[in-house]
Amino acid sequence: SPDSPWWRDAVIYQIYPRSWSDSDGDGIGDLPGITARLPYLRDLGVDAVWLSPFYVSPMNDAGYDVADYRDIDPRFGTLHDAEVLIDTAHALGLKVLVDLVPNHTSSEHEWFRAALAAEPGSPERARYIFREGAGPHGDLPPNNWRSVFGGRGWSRVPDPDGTPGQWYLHIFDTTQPDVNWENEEVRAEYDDILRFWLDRGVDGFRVDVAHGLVKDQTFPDTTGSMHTAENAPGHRMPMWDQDGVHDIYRRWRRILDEYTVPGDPDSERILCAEAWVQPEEALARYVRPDEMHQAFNFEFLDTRWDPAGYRHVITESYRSNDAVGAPTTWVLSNHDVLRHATRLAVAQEGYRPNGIGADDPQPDPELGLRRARAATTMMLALPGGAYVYQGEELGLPEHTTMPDEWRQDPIFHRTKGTDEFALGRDGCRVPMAWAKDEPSLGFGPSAKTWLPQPEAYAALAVDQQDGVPGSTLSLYRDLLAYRRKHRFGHGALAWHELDGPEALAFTNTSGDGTRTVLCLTNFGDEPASLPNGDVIISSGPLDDGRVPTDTTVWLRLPTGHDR
Ligand code: TEU
Repeated sequence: SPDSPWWRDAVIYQIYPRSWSDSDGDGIGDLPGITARLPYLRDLGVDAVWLSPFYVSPMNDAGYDVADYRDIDPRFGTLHDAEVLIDTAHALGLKVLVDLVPNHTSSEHEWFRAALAAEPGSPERARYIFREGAGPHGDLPPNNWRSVFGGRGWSRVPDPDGTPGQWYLHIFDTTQPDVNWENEEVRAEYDDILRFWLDRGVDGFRVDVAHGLVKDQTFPDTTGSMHTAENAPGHRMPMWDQDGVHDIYRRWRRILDEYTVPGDPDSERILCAEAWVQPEEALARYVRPDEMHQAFNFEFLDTRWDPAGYRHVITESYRSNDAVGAPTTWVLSNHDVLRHATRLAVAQEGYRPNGIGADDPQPDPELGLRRARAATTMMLALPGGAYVYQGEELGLPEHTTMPDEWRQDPIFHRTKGTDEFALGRDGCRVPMAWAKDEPSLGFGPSAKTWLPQPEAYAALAVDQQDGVPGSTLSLYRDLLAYRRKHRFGHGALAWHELDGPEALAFTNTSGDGTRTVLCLTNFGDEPASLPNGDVIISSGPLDDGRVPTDTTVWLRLPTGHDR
């Protein structure tokens, strides 16, 4: 209904602040740069932006290592710049989500500095997870937990008197100590951080590692890798998806709801879970009515280019989410995974977070782009909400040939020379391409960029695609405009059975009740025929009225089908 909360069908654009728009030419994107380009997002037709972290940080994990949750890193700007950004977005009709990183702080956070200076057993240490080591001298880690970024999940620190002391847990980098969510002081502090940003007008939070905050307090040894186990149904690891996390989100939901103006669904503030949890039923527990509003559907993102796989994940996610009354939240790319314009052209087993290196077989860029356009066209026909990651609207590929000396991701540095080696995530974090002939492709006023832009980006720059029929940018604008106009996000999905197994088709009976649109994706090698109706949008050129391989079409069915 028209008074349904805004977020239930929203399309939200992820900005990676470091790489979107650089106003001062230092090669690092910043908040004034973002503010200046917000009209581009209004014209693209999204409802909101989510900004990856912009807080004070030593940037050991690109800002996911927060040293001060209530201030902006000087590389990105000031608190005033953030307020201007939020106000400007609102004036343009865009909501603003910020990133909340509650699983760990930076080791440069004042709490962790205080913890190191304090005695074992002190209240300062109780905000983190310190334990005595194993072995006769305590020189072995307390258990066998690994870091998601490679290597041990524990590091040892000296006691204040300088003698070898306790170990602290870090599920990610050594400079990202895990916070102790059993501690009420910790809970109160993050309540206050939420209020700090809510008071500055943000419309919600994307919650980092939402499945990781609470640990099994017996700290048992684990079997299985941190990555496969994040995603393996039925194999719950002691640091992921523990029941206790849900208490935290119920508490946060009550805080957010205080900010809702009664009777005004447009005023709702939201929480979106970054939870790598499977199956869909387990993920749906994060979006129960008194918990979060959204949870990224990573099982959809992880699906191979295969009609049966997509049908399964789409069916299961509606089944699970309908049961709790939540919309699904579709996503194909973000700053942690291979961009889908590259990923969909490779066998996907094990792509995350290994990346693709210059010496690996290079995926076919045309195939990747064709599939990416088809996948997005399918995604945006689905009821629910969706996220798009900066640059995917240009069809930007992963930077797969980046020289190693540029790489910054701690995954690369922590695993180099080990049998866990992975290239990491720099290839999807390269600065945007705005203008083909400008220095840094228009990213900023100078030629400097913190990561190198691949050659292929020039031809894909915004100014090369803007207003060009058939360009990826035009496709995104058309899809988003039609989707918004006819309220696809509130529509009803029904599978449409076809003769062969090679195509996948469903109808969306639009939320505005005016039409039934068939969305057909051809995964097969032969062109697929279309039922009678008017083609509205196609992800690529049609072949004599038929749908070529790796193409998605939206088709309006004749009135008999309209309800
Ligand atoms: O990622 C969390 C996440 O669960 C990782 O395990 C993910 O699998 C990993 O990035 C490998 O692909 C979030 C952020 O999105 C990521 O950028 C941060 O590095 C991480 O948390 C730590 O804050």
